Amino acid sequence: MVDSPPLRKIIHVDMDMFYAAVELRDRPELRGKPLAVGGRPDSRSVVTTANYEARKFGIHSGISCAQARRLCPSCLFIAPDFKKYQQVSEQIHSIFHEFTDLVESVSLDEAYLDVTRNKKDEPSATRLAREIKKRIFAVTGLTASAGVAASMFVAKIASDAHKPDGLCVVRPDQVMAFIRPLPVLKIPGIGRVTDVRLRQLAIHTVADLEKKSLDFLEKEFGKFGFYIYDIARGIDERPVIPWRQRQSFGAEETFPRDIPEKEPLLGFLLECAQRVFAELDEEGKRARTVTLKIKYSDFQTVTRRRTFLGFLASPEEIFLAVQDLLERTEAGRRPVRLAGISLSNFLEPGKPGLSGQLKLF
Ligand code: TTP
Ligand code: MG
Repeated sequence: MVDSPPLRKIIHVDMDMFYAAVELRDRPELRGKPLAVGGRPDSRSVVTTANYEARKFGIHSGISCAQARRLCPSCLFIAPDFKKYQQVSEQIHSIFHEFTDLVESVSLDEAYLDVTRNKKDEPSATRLAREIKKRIFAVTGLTASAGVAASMFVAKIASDAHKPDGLCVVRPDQVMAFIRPLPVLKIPGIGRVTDVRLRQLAIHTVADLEKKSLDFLEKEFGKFGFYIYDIARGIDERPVIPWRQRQSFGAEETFPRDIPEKEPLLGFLLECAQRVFAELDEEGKRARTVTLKIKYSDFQTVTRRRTFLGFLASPEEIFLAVQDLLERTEAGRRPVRLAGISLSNFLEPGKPGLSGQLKLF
């Protein structure tokens, strides 16, 4: 007889309307009113998130603040305070680690926990999820939603199912009934573009997807076809990979008006390099990869990336690399709406590499 591994118990936790919830916690007088976190509505910034009152008007992450105001003229706009969100994020992550060290952090407000074995010796993932939510509320005053399942993607979809302050448990024998009616857009990894292509193929729900052969999906989507074929059958064996640290450090900005020339862009990018380097330095890290992101006025976005053998040791080195990367874009010839840089591929003190720095230039 072959031993099959024990069923995994995975919890996905996601904070409710995270940035907005933090702001409302600190300004209770605003509760009940539509609120968006973003720049001023007469600026060109975008909404990072909105509370549920504002979402009723169609306001959501990613739309411009100007459009948000058109959708709901009485909506309040609050500037984001990333330091505060970072602090809350650290609080919730240390709560996760009270339960298990198998925590895969996805963003500031979201993580997967594999609690198959856990520090509380608690066999019920449902009870653990309840406990985690309680702890988060006690420590931060904020609500989170949790999904419990035997795989990451089902846990993720489940955490969204009963928001806000939700807890949704999907047992293995319930998975297919749970996922079949869902629109394919709910599948993690399927974005707007894939969604449109699936629609063109008359695939709207997971049930539609399940009817397609592996051959067909591979032809249409390449490697991604394998992934969605499995997902449509409730199969997702990706392990939870603990990753406490941020995977990239970045700074970017949408400008108040499009920038046609290169010079002001360079000035801005130098500032970004300084800012991002300082942040990284604070955590005692160095990066080997620098990525430049440029969004042109027509919203076409390009990224240019370079990885070095050794680490980038100063803001000036980062800036030099960015200057080169900017040459590989059409900045200066096409107006630019947004620019930014990010650093990734880290070396940490004590790990090979940082002490024996390799030369870059
Ligand atoms: P989400 O968890 O996607 O959204 P949310 O927490 O605001 O709302 P929900 O209750 O539906 O989970 O994102 C977490 C935070 O990340 C969000 O509060 C703001 C930020 N964010 C952006 O800045 N831009 C974006 O496009 C998205 C999706 C999120
Ligand atoms: Mg959230």
